Amino acid sequence: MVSADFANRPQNKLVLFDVDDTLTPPRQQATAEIIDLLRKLKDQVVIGFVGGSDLVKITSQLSVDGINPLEFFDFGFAENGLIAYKLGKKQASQSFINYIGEERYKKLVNFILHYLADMDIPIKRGTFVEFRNGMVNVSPMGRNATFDERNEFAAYDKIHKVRAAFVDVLREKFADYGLTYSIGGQISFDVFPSGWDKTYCLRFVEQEGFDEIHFFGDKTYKGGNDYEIFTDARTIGHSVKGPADTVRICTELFLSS
Ligand code: M1P
Repeated sequence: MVSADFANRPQNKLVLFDVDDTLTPPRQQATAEIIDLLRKLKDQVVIGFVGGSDLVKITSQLSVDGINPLEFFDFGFAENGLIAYKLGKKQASQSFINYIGEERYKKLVNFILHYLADMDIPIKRGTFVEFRNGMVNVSPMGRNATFDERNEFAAYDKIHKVRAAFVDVLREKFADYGLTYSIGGQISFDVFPSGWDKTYCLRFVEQEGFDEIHFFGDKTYKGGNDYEIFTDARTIGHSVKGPADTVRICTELFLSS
């Protein structure tokens, strides 16, 4: 049976959305069309976002048209669910630093900084390591890059695969750390304990008694940061090519009866 919190929705379904390239263009704001879709969906089903980014970035992308994303979405998951909200209320969670410990983290981050200092790429900016609650985000060019610079790096990395090579080195060097490395965006990769991928967020929703849990994401291929939740037996996965695709499939599945 569905929990009383959601008994007013005609369809007993949860629809979870990745953020970048599913609800919004990468690191940019959602359009009025997407917000309109989400408003209509909420009259039918329960909705949530599950992003790899930190909460500040995600909420700024989804704060359009006077919306407070943490209240508008029934569930809000940043950093794969290591930051979790239900109906605007923060849920208890764990942290990356508690999992890994200060000593091991220091070895990891020192190695990363040395490796990045030696990496020869066309341009570098600032903020190469972003320490978050549930993960560390590593960017060879640095996170303080403009949109044009981001696009240039993404094109360069498609050819030279500097992120993939870096991840291979880290996997081998820190094999005993139990970490997963995930290239989910344009200029960086995420490092988190194995199992703390987007399936992590499912622990906050599986007791709610939904008949179906749908997940929409763009990086659903093996190695992409939507792959695990997309293929998880608890979800019905949908692979999209961008926000327009999300609107089309959701309209067909949930709004056209
Ligand atoms: O949401 C996907 C990724 O978005 C950002 O990646 P990038 O800055 O490389 O485009 C990051 O916030 C990353 O953590 C996240 O997984």
